[in-house]
Amino acid sequence: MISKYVFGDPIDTEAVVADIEPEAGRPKFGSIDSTDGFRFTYTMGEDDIVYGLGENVRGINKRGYEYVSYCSDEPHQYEDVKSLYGAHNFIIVEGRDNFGLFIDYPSRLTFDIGFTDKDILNIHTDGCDLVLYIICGESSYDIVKQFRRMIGRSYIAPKFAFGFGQSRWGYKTKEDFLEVVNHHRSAHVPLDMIYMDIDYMDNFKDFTVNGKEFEDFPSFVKDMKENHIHLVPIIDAGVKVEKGYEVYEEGVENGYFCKREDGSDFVGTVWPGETHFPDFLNPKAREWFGDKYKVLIDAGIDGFWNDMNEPAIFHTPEGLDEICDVMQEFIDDRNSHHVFEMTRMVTELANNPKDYRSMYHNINGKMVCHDLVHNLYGYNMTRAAGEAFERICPGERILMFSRSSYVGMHRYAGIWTGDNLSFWSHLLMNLKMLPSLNMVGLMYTGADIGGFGSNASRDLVLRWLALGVFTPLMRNHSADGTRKQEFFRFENEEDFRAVINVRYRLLPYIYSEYMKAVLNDDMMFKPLGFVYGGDEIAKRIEDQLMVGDDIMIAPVYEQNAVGRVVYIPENMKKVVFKADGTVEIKDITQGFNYVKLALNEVMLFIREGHCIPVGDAVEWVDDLDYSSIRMIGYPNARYDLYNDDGIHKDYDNPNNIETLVME
Ligand code: MIG
Repeated sequence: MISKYVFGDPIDTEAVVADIEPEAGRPKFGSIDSTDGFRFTYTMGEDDIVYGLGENVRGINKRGYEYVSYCSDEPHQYEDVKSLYGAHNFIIVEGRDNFGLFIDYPSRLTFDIGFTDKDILNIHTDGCDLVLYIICGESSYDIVKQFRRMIGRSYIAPKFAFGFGQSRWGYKTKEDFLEVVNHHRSAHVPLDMIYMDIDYMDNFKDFTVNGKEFEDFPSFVKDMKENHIHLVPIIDAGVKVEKGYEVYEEGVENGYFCKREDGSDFVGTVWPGETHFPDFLNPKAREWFGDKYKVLIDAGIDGFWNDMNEPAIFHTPEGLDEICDVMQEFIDDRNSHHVFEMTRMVTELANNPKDYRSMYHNINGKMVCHDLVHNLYGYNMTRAAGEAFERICPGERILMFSRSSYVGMHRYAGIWTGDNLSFWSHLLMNLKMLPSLNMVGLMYTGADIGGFGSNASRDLVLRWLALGVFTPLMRNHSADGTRKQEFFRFENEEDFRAVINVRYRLLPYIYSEYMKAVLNDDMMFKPLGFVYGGDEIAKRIEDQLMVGDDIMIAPVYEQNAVGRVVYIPENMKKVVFKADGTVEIKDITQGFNYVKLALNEVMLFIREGHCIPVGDAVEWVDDLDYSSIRMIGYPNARYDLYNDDGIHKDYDNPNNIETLVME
């Protein structure tokens, strides 16, 4: 049961696709004050759990902290951060009452979930033009499914995108890419994708390639494809200001860039230097920018990642001027208080709220300040591309994921979770974020394995890969200047091969569970409490997940650990993929158990009465041999295996499902 309440005159975000009649009264839960801004308050029961918020820091249970929905280019995903790249204003309160709440509002919104007062949920914003949805259901899981139906079916990635991908900010030359391919192929470590970060472009100009390095780009793409490698280029939101550059010229000519208040094109500095920001909220600009992807698709590209679309701004000319003024004062009077001011101004230069307030969109002919619609920017950049793919290649799937997002973007793409660090705590944070991402329909998702910033150790990469085996996006990515973390930078490459092989052996299961979850508006990653709702211990577990309908995972996420304690909510089969390719299957009983796991092993637990398909390892997705599948788990259990060609869109064909029985 979904109730919709409209306050003021909200902007249509197109987050929701279902037609729901607004109600006149006030919601059954909480109280609302909309006299000055908007405030929703609710007194939580002492044991209530709060789920949700999509991409954000901290736990599966979000209680005890304050979060802010305001899409942010945040390179430090520390515990005290309140906003990441996405804004997903959906939460579920579970306990005394049971309800879901979605606030469709595209600017800054604060969720104080028992932080200021331990039992008070307080959601507030300065604006008061918004839509509030309250969803009642028999369980949190049921509420998620209703919400997912209301926001529409999730984007579906091509099957190759379920292979392993290698990335690093810093690959520049053909040789850099070939080095990766050659190491993988000669060491027989599976690989399906290599990501092209900003250095493949000509001076960081979108939809160009560096002609010196990639003289005949289409033939390079083709050679890679023949080696079963998909190249996946990055696209940044900002368009370089440069006379003669087609995208710039067309954008200026047609008024497709965001403006300043005086009507001139807004300027911000990002990688290419001075850039303009396409006005993705203008449908015509969206169509125009989306069509630009065609030049790369025509070159044979079938995957993209959209970056810097919060949008990230290093600085504006106005911001620099202000600093220069203070510097001048310092030069004039040498008063040291200017030094502190300058330091503060320099640290606040990037992604400055003031800049977001001086940027404007054209929404149906009306000038709308960017700050009021900030959270829709990355969503609509990615939507521009998604809608264009429907025109350019309507029958085929294109891989795409974005950094910034808002509820609704899940219909066009997945996300990766941005600039994490090579911290053990970020491996765990990766796990905790997966269910909340699924709650808002973001199904094709994963984190930078090994960590983006900071230096990764060998054991961290291996343990992180063992979690990544289960995430649809399985990509090792790292920042320029950090320690290189491809498998061939470390000792004993066979350990990496052993772990990545398990991904390919489980791929029939992972792909099948992903597809079934998307097609049924279901979650692929569930907190234990969604399955074992009556189990008070299971409900509080923050470091294990249910993956699909049949298994549970419990990754090792501590340095030097040789195993971990696992909570087993019902009798299960413990499965360990050994480094020598054998699979060890043992019964494990309900309760807390200590389990051992070597660095080159992957572990999972099969639920009582269930079974899963396991195939042979291969080096790329196209080579998967479904006839090698055998079932492991409980005798006589049945499994509905979803499979299709992974390229086309014949999703709802009943022949895509085959029921397999465990002997
Ligand atoms: O300012 O393109 O999150 O994955 O490697 C950094 C360079 C810009 C941020 C992305 C990261 C990417 C990096 N980008």
